[in-house]
Amino acid sequence: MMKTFPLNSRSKTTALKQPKELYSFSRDIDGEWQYDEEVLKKEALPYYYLPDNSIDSQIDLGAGYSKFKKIPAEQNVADFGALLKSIIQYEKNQQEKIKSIDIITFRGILTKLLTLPYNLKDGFEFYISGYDGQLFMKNNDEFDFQKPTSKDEYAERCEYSGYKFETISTLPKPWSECSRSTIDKRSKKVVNNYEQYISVVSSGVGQTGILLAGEVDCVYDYIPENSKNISGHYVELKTSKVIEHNGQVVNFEKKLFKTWAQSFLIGIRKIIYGFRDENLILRSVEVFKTDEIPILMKENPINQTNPNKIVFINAIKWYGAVIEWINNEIDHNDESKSYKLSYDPGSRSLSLIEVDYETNKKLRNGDLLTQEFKAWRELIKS
Ligand code: 0WD
Ligand code: CA
Repeated sequence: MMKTFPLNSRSKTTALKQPKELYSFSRDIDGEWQYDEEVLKKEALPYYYLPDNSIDSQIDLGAGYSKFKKIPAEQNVADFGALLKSIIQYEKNQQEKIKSIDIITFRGILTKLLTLPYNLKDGFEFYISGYDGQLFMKNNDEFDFQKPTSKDEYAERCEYSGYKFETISTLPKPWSECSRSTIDKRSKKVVNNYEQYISVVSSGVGQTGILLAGEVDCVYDYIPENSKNISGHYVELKTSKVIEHNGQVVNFEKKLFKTWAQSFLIGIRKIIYGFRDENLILRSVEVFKTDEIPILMKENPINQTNPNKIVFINAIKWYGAVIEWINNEIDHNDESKSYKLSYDPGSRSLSLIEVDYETNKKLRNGDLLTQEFKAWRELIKS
């Protein structure tokens, strides 16, 4: 059985549920996942701090490249097992199964779906299994690893500069709790991409409830007293090449659209871009309000005649339609089947196909669902 879903599908409504954080978990410098929220909210969530005078001091975002503590690519995939562990712990604390959730996934997956109408050249493959009344959706990492990657040294340095920007623009604690030397030595700190703080939120579109987990870079100001409102205080940090001529604007708008989608999905309201020159020197920093990006891009005088101009409401209506389709097509309880959702840029088609017997078995025994998670859910069923 194979079903395809037309890319021009649009839902009538744009009813989106405001994302609300349920809890968070983190990965530490040794690559271990941490689930004690009280501890990690204090230890693993950085605070934005980049005063204007330090921007003026020509920070080198390439500095320290040879000391980069980089996680091996094959270990740096979205860890569904860790997400399921965190859900078990949350449900134990709540003493019940998580309510009103139809789909459980990572934010990166949803970003790819939401941006698809304006991102037709990038293929993807996801696996989906229905279990215990919910759909579990993960990336097919093997598909991504098959893609040819010919990153040259300069591209590696540019990637590094993104992590370096995170390191120089954040403090491990609020400013008032940091020592002078912690503040002064930000630019000397060894950069790593092991440490990650992951926010897990409940959201939804139309009738479909979604639980999504996504990486968050830092807090803008402070953690509000009502921690339910924390998402609005989070920041997405990004780096990009300085924009020097109009031709680069279209490209930057594409990136900004993706960043908007990524932030919008998880309820992040501020996006901070560090612009670097060809020598990776930080030239300027710009703060964008996520909500204002659609208007900003709509009104940008430079890009008015582009026939492929991004219309945000179109993307949201597409997202509503494709999520509803996935949710309706797949049985949430049938353990004899699993599915592959794939987008092929060659034929420009999005299709849903049942996987073979062996793949289904593997997905339900460690590749997607874990024994531990299934045992937990069986336990609370009775
Ligand atoms: O290909 C990988 N290695 C990916 C890993 C792709 C996507 C996600 N992940 C991991 C993340 O590290 C995290 O543990 O999955 C988890 C959940 O992530 P998410 O929030 O759903 O992922 P997404 O929104 O796609 O990206 C968030 C961050 C990125 O930050 P920026 O500012 O670049 O958007 O995940 C990292 C990166 O730090 N990330 C990647 N790291 C290495 N290679 C990649 C990638 N291709 N894609 C995202
Ligand atoms: Ca980022």
